[in-house]
Amino acid sequence: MAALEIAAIEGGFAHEARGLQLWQSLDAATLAALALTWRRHGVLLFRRQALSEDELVAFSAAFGRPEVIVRADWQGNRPEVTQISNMKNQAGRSIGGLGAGELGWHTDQSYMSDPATGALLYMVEMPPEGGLTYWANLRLAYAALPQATKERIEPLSAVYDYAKRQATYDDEKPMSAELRAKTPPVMHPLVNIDPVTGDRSLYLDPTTTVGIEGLAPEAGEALLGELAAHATRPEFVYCHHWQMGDLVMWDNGFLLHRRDPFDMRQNRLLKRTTLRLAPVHHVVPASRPAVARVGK
Ligand SMILES: O=C(O)CCC(=O)C(=O)O
Repeated sequence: MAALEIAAIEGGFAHEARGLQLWQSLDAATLAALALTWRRHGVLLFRRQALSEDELVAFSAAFGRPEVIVRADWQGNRPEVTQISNMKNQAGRSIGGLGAGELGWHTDQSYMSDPATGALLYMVEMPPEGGLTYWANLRLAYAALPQATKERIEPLSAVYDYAKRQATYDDEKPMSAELRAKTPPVMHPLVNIDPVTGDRSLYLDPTTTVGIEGLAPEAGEALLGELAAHATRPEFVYCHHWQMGDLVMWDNGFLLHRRDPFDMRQNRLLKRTTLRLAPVHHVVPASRPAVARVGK
């Protein structure tokens, strides 16, 4: 096997690791090098992988505890695997979630009070065009904010509501009472501090935020809009052109992502794992329950 090489993709923040076959067990030094690159840079790509669900879960578990997410209806054969797909089974039922439409900028699990922030997406079947995925680095975005904005947002928290996000999905019925009960509105600070380096980063999710605690609705919306526009400027964004067998891992603690739509008549299937990352090494947003405090 070729030696491990890790390099920035086109000089940006996302990195690619080459020379690994992720279905094989990796030694501690290799895993440590991957974990460090991932924590520092947020997006790590591996091309030309061929992974069963068991192998995907085993590789994921080297970085954090795989989490079973609230969408049991999107599960693969293993409960820790979520299928992101527009495909249907023979009975006409969707085999996964998120359809073929555009997905706006979001960060996974922001609607949970204690989000599991690690994520891996593995490409199994893809359309000939469309469906590109983009990641925005909220650490770089924070560093480029004017000092006055940094000071203004430091004490603020945003309110997140899964009902807002769910309403943007293709093919979704109104939210079930069971899902609503699992996803009450929650709050997270707008600014997080990396526990290892002390670097600050934004925490945002335009698809899910419904306001800022203590600000009037229009003022909260305006500030969130201004921050999202800043954070998704091209210099903070990596655009991924998928190939079959790609595995991309990212850290939702300091990244947003979004997806372009694709032709719904084409098949697309990704397998995803979600990881609970250790707050001693990763930015994991703090939380409080949100009890209707927006607008006071
Ligand atoms: O389908 C994609 O490329 C992105 C999926 C996504 O946004 C997610 O899993 O949260």
